[in-house]
Amino acid sequence: MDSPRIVEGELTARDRKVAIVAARFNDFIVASLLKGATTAWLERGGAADDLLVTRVPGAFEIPVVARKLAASGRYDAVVALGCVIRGDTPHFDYVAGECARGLQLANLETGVPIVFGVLTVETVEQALERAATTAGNKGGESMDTALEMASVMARI
Ligand code: INI
Repeated sequence: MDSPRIVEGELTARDRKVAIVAARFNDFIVASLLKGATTAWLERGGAADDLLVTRVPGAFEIPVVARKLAASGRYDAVVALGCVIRGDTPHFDYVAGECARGLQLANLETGVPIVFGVLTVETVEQALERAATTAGNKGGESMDTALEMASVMARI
């Protein structure tokens, strides 16, 4: 049998346009995710002018804005950044669950990749581990996922 054609995404931000939607709630964590995402964007060759950052109050507000940005046709991908900590909120399941559900809906409805870079954790310590300034920053990983997905979508 001949080899199958394999499609894989390229991790480059060159000639890409990406929008980030970042919650202000738990900004002591989200600011690090945002830093990780913008650093990854620049390291992958992205232009500052081609990256839009929109701030919203909390994770619950992210999907509607992400959907509007995705549907605008102006962006190759959207990155959602936020942090929901179970210990802090009795309505964790509603905020985290509805954020995830809304983003997946927007993803499928628009056909534009929307990356789930929203931390849903039990404790502040777990959030800090995932928003590290060195390795393992979920913001940087989310940007890489967005770039890979933008490339895959352009190639299929
Ligand atoms: N929003 C978050 O992004 N993270 C949280 O941990 C959180 N807590 O703890 O409640 C949170 N709540 C606010 C929510 O996202 C909305 O902004 C609010 O309910 C208004 O719609």
